[in-house]
Amino acid sequence: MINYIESEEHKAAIIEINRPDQLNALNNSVISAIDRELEEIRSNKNIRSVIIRGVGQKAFVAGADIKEFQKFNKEEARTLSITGKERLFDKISNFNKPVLACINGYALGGGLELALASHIRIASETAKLGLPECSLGIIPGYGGTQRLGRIVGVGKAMEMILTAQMIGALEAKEIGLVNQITDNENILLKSLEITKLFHRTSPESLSAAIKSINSCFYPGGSKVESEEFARLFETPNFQEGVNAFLEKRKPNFNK
Ligand code: CO8
Repeated sequence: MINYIESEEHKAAIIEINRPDQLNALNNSVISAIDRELEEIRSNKNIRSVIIRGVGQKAFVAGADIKEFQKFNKEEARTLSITGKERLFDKISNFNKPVLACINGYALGGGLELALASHIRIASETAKLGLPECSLGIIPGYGGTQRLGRIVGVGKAMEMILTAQMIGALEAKEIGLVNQITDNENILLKSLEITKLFHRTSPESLSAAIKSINSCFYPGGSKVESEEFARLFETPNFQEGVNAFLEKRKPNFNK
C-alpha cells in the first residue's frame, strides 16, 4: 500500500502511496500504514523531514476511497472523519519535522486535504487540485473546510469547494495553494532540494516553529510563540547557533 524510502544524503524519509490503479485513493490500510511510519520517523534523529508522494504519473491522491465509504452510515462517517484526522491529517499538520507534499498529478478531496495538512506543497506543471466533495453529496471531511481558507483565503476556498471544480498548478501557485511548481520529471528532485535547506537549521527550532505557526489561528497563539521562543533558550542548539554566528562559522547543530 505504501513504500518507505530513506535518503541518507537528504536526511529525508519518502513515503509513497502505492495504489496507482486506484489513483492512490486513501483507504484505511493506507492511512494506518502512513500513521505507523510517521510514529517511527518522529523519533528517528537521522530523519529531518518527510516527503509524501503518489506512485505513478497520474495522481498524488485522487481522494478518500469512495468505494470504501460508500455504504457508511452517519456514525461510521463521523468516526472515519475523526480517526482519519487523528491518525493522519492532524498528525501531519502538528508533526515535529517538516512534511512536504509532492503533488505529482491529481490532488482531489482527501488528497488535497493531505497536501493542505502538509507544511510545504510542491506541484508538477500538470497537477490538478480540487475539493470535489460537494459533487458527491458530502463536504470535505479531512480538514479541507478548515485549512483551505486559511491558506488561500475564505473567498477562494468558498469558490473551490462550492463549485467542486479543479484548478491547475499555475492557478494554485498564483493563489498561494502550492509553494512551487516544477516540471513533472524533476518534482522529487526539487522536493529533495528543499529538504537539504533544513540541514542548516536546528531541529528543535523547526518543531517549535511548526507548533507556533499552527497556533496563529487560535486564541492564545501569541503566548504559544513566546513559550516556544523561551524554551529554545535552554537548548544546546541555541548556544551553538549563537556561538557559530559570533565565531563567523557554520553551526554544527545536534540532531
Ligand atoms: N476513490 C476510489 N476509487 C477511485 C477514486 C477515489 N477517490 N479516484 C479514482 N478511483 C479509481 C476509479 O474508480 C478507477 O478504478 P476502476 O478502474 O476500478 O474503475 C481508477 O481509480 C481510475 O480512475 P478513472 O478511471 O476514473 O480515471 P480517469 O482518468 O477517467 O479520471 C479522475 C480521473 C477525474 C481523478 C476520476 O478518477 C475521479 O473523479 N475520481 C474521484 C475524485 C473525487 O471525487 N475525489 C474525492 C473523493 S471524496 C473524499 O476525498 C472525501 C474526503 C473526506 C472524507 C472524510 C471521511 C468521511
